Amino acid sequence: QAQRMKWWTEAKFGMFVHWGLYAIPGQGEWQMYSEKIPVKEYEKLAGQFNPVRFDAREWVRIAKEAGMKYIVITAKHHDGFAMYSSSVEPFNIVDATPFKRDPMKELAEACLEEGIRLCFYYSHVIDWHHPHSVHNAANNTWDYRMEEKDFPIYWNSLAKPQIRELLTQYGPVGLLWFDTAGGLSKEDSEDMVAHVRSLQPECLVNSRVSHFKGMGDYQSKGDNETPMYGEDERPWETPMTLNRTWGFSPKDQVWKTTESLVRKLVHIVSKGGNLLLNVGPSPEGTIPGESVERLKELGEWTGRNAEA
Ligand code: JFZ
Repeated sequence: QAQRMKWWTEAKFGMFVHWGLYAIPGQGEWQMYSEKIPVKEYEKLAGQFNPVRFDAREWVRIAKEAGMKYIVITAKHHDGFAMYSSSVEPFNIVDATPFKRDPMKELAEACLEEGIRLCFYYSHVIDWHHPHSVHNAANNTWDYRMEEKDFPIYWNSLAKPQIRELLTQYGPVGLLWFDTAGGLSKEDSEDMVAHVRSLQPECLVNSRVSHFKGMGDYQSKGDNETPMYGEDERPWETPMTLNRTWGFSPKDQVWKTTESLVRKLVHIVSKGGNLLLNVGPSPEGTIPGESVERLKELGEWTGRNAEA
């Protein structure tokens, strides 16, 4: 296990990317749930999703110049939309949008060229699009009746097959970032970890694969959370976003200053943690200018201090 973790503990700094259909209405990745948008209605967003300005090489360059060593991107968030070519679910970017391209394939190629590790976020429990996903809190109850939900159907016909696709279609995957496992049994959590191991033994798994303590290879902290003491039982990572929302949200203009970001990065790294810093690209496929600017300045700072 220590061997598997080596690149990650050395990496220190990664880019988190929340990108999906929710970028179009632009109120963050929980909008479908907050507004109880019916599946049939939400699906229409796919027909409008055409991020022609997406340039994988550009994104990877932005991450690299910031000093980041890995990218964790939402392959599927809670809305259930696959941002990659999935043959088990037509609700995906290649089959359901006019864009028709697979951004994960393009990112995988660009990352390989630049020596950046590509990693996937996958919402393995919450899926508001699927009739049978079951979470302990945030379920789609406006389209589906709880009594009719049969979790194993979701688990065996969608979650596990999609993880198989992600681990077989894009070359080596650095890590899988699971999330919000509320209600998932210990057995199913272990089943998912074993599934990942069987497909790519080197692929790391974060702790949010389960709400039971100690699972996965490292501890994902809460948003912006840094441990009180420098000595943590195991490797940890703080997820943080540049403004307040994860997904694209033009109304949210509360940006962290570069100076505070430098302090946060130094603080986290000095305590032995990793910082996973988020950007929320637009529906056109671009990373917001305010984010690019801050990442560039962070890179100038880390670049200067790496030489010293
Ligand atoms: C989850 C997601 O629901 C959210 O949309 C986003 O992807 C974020 C990175 O992860 O939200 C959480 C989950 C756990 C905590 C905070 C936000 N936590 O433990 O503090």
